[in-house]
Amino acid sequence: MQDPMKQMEFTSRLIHVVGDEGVILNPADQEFYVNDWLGKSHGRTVAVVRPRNTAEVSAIMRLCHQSQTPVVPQGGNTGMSGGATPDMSGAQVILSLNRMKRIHEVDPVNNTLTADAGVVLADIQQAARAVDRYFPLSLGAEGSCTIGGNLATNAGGTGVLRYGNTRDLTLGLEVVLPDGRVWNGLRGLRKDNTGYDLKDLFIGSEGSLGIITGVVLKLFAAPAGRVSAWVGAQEMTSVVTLLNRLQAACGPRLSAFEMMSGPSLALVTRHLEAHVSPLDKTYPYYVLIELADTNMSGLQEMLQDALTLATEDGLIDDCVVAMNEAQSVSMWRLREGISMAQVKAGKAVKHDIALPISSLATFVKEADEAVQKSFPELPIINFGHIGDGNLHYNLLLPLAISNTAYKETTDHLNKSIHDLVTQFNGSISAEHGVGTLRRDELKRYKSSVEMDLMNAVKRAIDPNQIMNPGKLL
Ligand code: FAD
Ligand code: 2HG
Ligand code: ZN
Repeated sequence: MQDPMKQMEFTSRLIHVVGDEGVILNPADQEFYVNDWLGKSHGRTVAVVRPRNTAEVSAIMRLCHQSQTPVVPQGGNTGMSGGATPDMSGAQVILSLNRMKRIHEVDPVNNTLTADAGVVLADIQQAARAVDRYFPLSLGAEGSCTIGGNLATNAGGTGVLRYGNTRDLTLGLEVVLPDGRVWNGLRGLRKDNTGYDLKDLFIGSEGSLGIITGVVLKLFAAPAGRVSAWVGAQEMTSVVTLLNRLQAACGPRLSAFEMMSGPSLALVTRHLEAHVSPLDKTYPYYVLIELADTNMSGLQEMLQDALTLATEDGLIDDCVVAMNEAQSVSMWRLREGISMAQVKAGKAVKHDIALPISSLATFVKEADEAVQKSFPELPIINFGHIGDGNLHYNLLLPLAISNTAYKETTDHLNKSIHDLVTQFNGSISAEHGVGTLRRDELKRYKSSVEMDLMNAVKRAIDPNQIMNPGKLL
C-alpha cells in the first residue's frame, strides 16, 4: 500500500475496529514484531494490529480482503523459519494474536481445554495442571510461544515420542478465513468422520490459509513425577539401540529421549553460565532420558536396571540418574540451552530434518563425512529429538562471516545435507516449518504432484493470495 492517503484511511479503519491501543504505528514500537529473535529475518509493516477476539479478527480480515492488503499472522514470534516476519515492502500488516489470551474452558471429564490462539503455551500447561491433568506439548520457547503459533507450525518439541506433535493433540479449531468468514470447528470430539478433516489443512499451514483464532486441545492424566538420566556413548548406533531397548523395557513410560553430540554440550557449557555437564568425562554423544508415570513405584529402578544392562553390554560408557527434581531440571537446562548457545557462538546454518530411525546412524556418518570433506574446521552441532527421528543438524559459521559468504556457504551446505536427507527418504522440515528459510528448498525436494496439490489448496482458500505471501509456497 504505497499511497499515503489510502494507508491513512486503512489504518484509521483498523483503529475503528480494535481501538487506538490495538494498533501500533510507531516504527520504534514495531521493532519486536518486524524482526525475528534469531536476527536473521527483518521487515517493515503498515501496522501491527492486535485484536482482542474472533469478531475483531474477522473485521480486520474483511478490511484486508477489500483492500487486498497482505497479512502476516504472528503469535509469540519465536519461530525458527522466518514465517512471522513481514517482507521489506512495508505493504504488509502484522496481525498479532498476543491480546487473545483467554482460556475459555477446561473440561476434566472430556479431557479437553478450549483456548484463544494467543494463549502462551506455558499458561495452557498450567491450566491443565490446575485440574490435575497434563498438556504434553513442551519446547524451549514455551514461556513465550503461543498455541496458535504451535498449531500453525505443527510444533514438535520433547513430548512427541510419547504424545505426538501439535496435530495429534488437537481436536477442534476456529479459523478466520482470508475473506473474514469464520469457520467454527471448536468441537471436542475424538471421532468425527463427516468429510474432509479441515482442521488438518490449517495445522502446519504457517499462516498461509487463514488466522487460527481458537483451539480445543486434548488433555492427559497427570504424571505423578519423572525420573531423568544423562548418558554418555561413543556411537550413534549405540544410542539408537538404547532407544529401542528402553522402548521395549519401559513401554509408554519412556517420555523423552533427547540426543546431544559432544560439540553441542561443549557449546552450552562454554557459552552459558552455570551449565555444567553431569559426567566427568566427555563423549561423542549424550542422551537425556526421561520416564514418567501416574504411579512412581519402581520407576527409578526400571531406568537404573535398563541402564546397568546397557553398560554391561557396552552400549553406553557412563550414566547418571537424577536423584531429585533439581537434578532433572539442571539436565534439561543443558538440553534447552543449545539454541541460545548457538546464537552466542556463531551464525548457525540450521537443518531441522526427519529420518527413519533405522537410518539415523548411517545418515549421521555420511553427513559428517560430507561436511568434514568440504569444511574440515566447521563445528557440527548435531542434536535433537532422536526418539522421533528428528535431528537439528546445525553447522556453526563464525559470527564475523560476511553476508555473502554466509549465503554461499549456506546454499552449499543445505544442498549437501538435504540431498542426503532425500536419499534416505527423510524430510527437510521436521518441526520448525518452511517459512522463508526453506521455501526454495521445498520446491527442490517436493514432487510436482505434491506442489500442485498444495498450490491448489492455497488458491481455493486464499484466491487473492493475501495470507502470509512469500512464506511456505
Ligand atoms: P510465531 O513465531 O509468531 O509464528 C510462527 C508461524 O506461525 C508463522 O508463519 C506465523 O505466520 C504463523 N502463525 C502464528 N500464529 C498464527 C495464528 N494464530 N494463525 C495462523 N498462523 C499463525 N519448535 C519446535 O517445533 N520444537 C522445539 O523443540 C522448539 N524449540 C524451540 C526452542 C527455542 C529456545 C525457541 C526460541 C524456539 C523453539 N521452537 C521449537 C520454535 C518455535 O517456538 C515454534 O515454532 C513455535 O511453535 C512458534 O510459536 P509462536 O507463537 O512463537 O509463532
Ligand atoms: C530444539 O529442539 C529446538 O531445541 C531448536 O527445536 C533447534 O536451535 C535449533 O536448531
Ligand atoms: Zn527441536
